[in-house]
Amino acid sequence: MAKVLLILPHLPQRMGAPYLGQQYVAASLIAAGHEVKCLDLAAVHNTLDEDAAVREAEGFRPHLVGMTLFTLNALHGYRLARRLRHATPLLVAGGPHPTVLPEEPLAHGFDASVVGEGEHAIVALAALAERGADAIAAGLPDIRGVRSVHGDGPPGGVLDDLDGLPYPLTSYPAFDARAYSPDGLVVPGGMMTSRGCPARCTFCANYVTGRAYRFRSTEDILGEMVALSERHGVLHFPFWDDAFTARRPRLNALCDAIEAEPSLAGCTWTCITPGNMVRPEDLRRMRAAGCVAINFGIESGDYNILRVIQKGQRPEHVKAAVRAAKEAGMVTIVNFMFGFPEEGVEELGRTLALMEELAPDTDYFNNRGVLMPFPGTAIYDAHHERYGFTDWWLDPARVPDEPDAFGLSPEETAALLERDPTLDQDFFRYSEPVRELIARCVRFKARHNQGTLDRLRRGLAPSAA
Ligand code: B12
Ligand code: SF4
Repeated sequence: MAKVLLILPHLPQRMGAPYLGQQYVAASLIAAGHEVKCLDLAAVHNTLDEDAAVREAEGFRPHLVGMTLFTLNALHGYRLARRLRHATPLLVAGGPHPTVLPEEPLAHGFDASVVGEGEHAIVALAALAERGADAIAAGLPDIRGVRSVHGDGPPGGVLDDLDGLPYPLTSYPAFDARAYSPDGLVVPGGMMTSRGCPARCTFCANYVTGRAYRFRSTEDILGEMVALSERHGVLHFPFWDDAFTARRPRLNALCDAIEAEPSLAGCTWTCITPGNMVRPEDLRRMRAAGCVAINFGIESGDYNILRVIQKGQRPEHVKAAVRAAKEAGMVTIVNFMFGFPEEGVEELGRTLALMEELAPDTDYFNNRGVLMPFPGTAIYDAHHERYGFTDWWLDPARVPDEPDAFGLSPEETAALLERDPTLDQDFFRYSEPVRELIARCVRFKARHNQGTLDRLRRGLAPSAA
């Protein structure tokens, strides 16, 4: 049995629940018989600073330290890795950032990076770590999906069979529940019923789960929902799949199964999906099976921008989808983004007009939404040299901390969300009129959302419609 310490380094925003990707990794290790401890330095009530995390590692003496790296915490992870070098024989990076840039962690003190979905690789790595330094050096190049200082393993990282994976909830004992809620109850996060997205948006960094759409059997999903409800009293399930409705037969089968399960009677759920992947009859079916809210991405109101970013949707799709979701009785959330390099005042004006048109049927818009060029995306590759933001995540000034939104009053939160710090980063050197219009679009969303919250506080229906 190996001792494994999993760390989620500090992020600009606080996390209210253990990160699902880290739960999956921890659950696989536990199922394989390893001892796992998780430190979430981004958790809302986390009290550990970097020094304390190093002391924890020294006390635990792990065979393997594994870090979950996003682009926005890579720099924190690299700093921590240097300080943990003496505390473990095997230092491994995994997550969205190493999946796109696996060599970068190796240059910052890690022994290995895992590319893609990490459930199988981490178990193989833990077994190797137990056997000491020589075995690690010899064995790393044999593990699928691993890049290492001792050589690279065969490609891996896309799981075909999602059904065999241990449920994330089996990892809860490895987390410190007090980091998420003072009463020590771990607040369960959401679920993934499928992985991957068939769409190809040029700004999207979903490289871990990738473009190949794979889904779990209804039995496996129901098993997880029932276990969450029986063991933790959960009866509301946020589904975080990239494209929940992408396959109609599986959607209908899942709705049927949820409705037929007695222990899930009265349960509710939410999901995310592109507006062109859902029909009004699907929405009615979903609402009957407990779907109370749906989140659509459209991003722009301009046909040319939608074409350039390869959204694969038109404003008509989202208009029809939002209306149909509202008619079906769901809370509606619509995502818009601003600041694409091809976007001028005219294009942004069309986006603002579409937001205004949708507003009566939209309960919430996504917060803020200024484009951040994540590595690995087509937008990053096409523009980083011209605009001079190559490797921006390695510059501390580019990844400033945000105030702890969990600790703010409603008024303070509203004020915070009226501004997008990414606009100040000025990745694409916006002209003054474009910058002003982006700021106006961000304010429009914040004020609309505030209006919805105010209506809810007064006991009224969320949307103005
Ligand atoms: C749910 C979610 C969230 C939730 C997380 C809640 C929670 N408690 O889990 C919330 C809403 C908080 C969130 C916030 C943000 N998110 Co988010 N999120 C997601 C989403 C939709 C699903 C994550 C997930 O569970 N995936 C499923 C698992 C299987 O994949 P995974 O998480 O990558 O984990 C696997 C591997 O990475 C690997 N792995 C992970 N950790 C480790 C560790 C080791 C040691 C090893 C070996 C392997 C390994 O194995 C895991 C299991 O297969 C993804 C999109 C996606 N398709 O993944 C975006 C995504 C991760 N988010 C993203 C972003 C950008 C953000 C935000 C910055 C958005 C924003 N602008 O505000 C914030 C940042 C948060 C912060 N605190 O600062 C990007 C990350 C891109 C990047 N390069 O960093 C993604 C990929 C979205 C996208 N399409 O661009 N997010
Ligand atoms: S539809 Fe969403 S998840 Fe899929 S590629 Fe586009 S932005 Fe990414």
